[in-house]
Amino acid sequence: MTDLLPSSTPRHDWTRDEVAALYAQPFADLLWQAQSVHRACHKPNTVQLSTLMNIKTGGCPEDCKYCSQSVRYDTGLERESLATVEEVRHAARVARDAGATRFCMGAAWRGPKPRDMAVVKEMIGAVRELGMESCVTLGLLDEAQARELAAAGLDYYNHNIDTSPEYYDKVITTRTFQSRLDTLEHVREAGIKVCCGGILGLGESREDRGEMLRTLANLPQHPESVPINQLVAVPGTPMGEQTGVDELEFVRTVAVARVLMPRAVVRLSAGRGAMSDSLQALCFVAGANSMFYGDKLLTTGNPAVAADHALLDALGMRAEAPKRQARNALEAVAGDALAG
Ligand code: SAM
Ligand code: DTB
Ligand code: SF4
Repeated sequence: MTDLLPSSTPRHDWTRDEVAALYAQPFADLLWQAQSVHRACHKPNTVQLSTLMNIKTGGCPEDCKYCSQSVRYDTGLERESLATVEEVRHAARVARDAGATRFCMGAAWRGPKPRDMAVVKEMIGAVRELGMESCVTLGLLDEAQARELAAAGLDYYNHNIDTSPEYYDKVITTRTFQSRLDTLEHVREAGIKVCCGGILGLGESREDRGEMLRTLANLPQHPESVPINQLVAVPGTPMGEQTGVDELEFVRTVAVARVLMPRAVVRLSAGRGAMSDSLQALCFVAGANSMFYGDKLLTTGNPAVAADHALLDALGMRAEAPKRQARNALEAVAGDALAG
């Protein structure tokens, strides 16, 4: 495998052994492959910036063992009601003016109720009016809900498989792995772009990490966006004492994701706050080309905006320019000034 450059044509038939062999290579060989695939499919030195907002905090009935927002664990988090459309509009404008091109809204639900859907659809409209791409993560969706969100103009739906099918039950028992694949299928069929990845550092093995990525790569169509989260160990959750994943193993996983899904945008997601600049730089070399940007993730911290600008400058990287134009003329002028 070491002297063979992987193809940048997407494949959907990766075997367990092929993925294991990718991981097992010398580090430099794997990074060379990932970087070669990356440069064949993406602009080098460009990173897409997404900002997160928690639109509904806490009180979630699910039992995801990593999550600060499950009602089952005492993490000291105050439950809040659904944010207003005005709060979303304001936060999205601030994010856009700081340079983010996508605004991602998360809700601590098993899935959205009809009355929630009406508000979320307005929020999607507000984000799009600002010329930003919209993304929501609301939990499980049925076919009709996916179609409703598509009709509201939603660009991306985030729903992670989190880990391998084999390790899944060690992490979540209140919803099945298959239910996640079903939601992804509804999203895909509705014509919404898919954002799906997972978490490293849950106590899983390398094989689990490979099987998580293989599950994504062997979907009928690769997710457009693949967030790779490093566990943020939250005190009070069952995963609160986890010690984290080896740094080079994290980089290898980003590189394997890049090789398996050449055209996907691979996002450095939760956990950057605990990463050195050098580790993040290695992740970019391994093919990461997106990150969460803004001082907060959902309930935990993220590097400060100024620190991220300093990192990108030091690496000679630039933020991706907005793809969509704001709807009215005034917004368009503001958008152009930002892009220029
Ligand atoms: N409730 C919805 C759901 O789970 O589908 C949406 C929000 S949920 C917080 C979205 C994703 O964030 C999870 O699937 C998981 O991959 C990630 N996540 C949540 N808590 C995390 C943590 N402490 N560390 C790393 N990733 C986390
Ligand atoms: C994703 O893959 N990571 C984001 C987003 N999708 C919704 C969430 C990260 C959450 C980190 C822990 C927290 O802040 O609560
Ligand atoms: Fe609820 Fe999502 Fe947290 Fe799971 S990850 S407990 S579904 S908010």
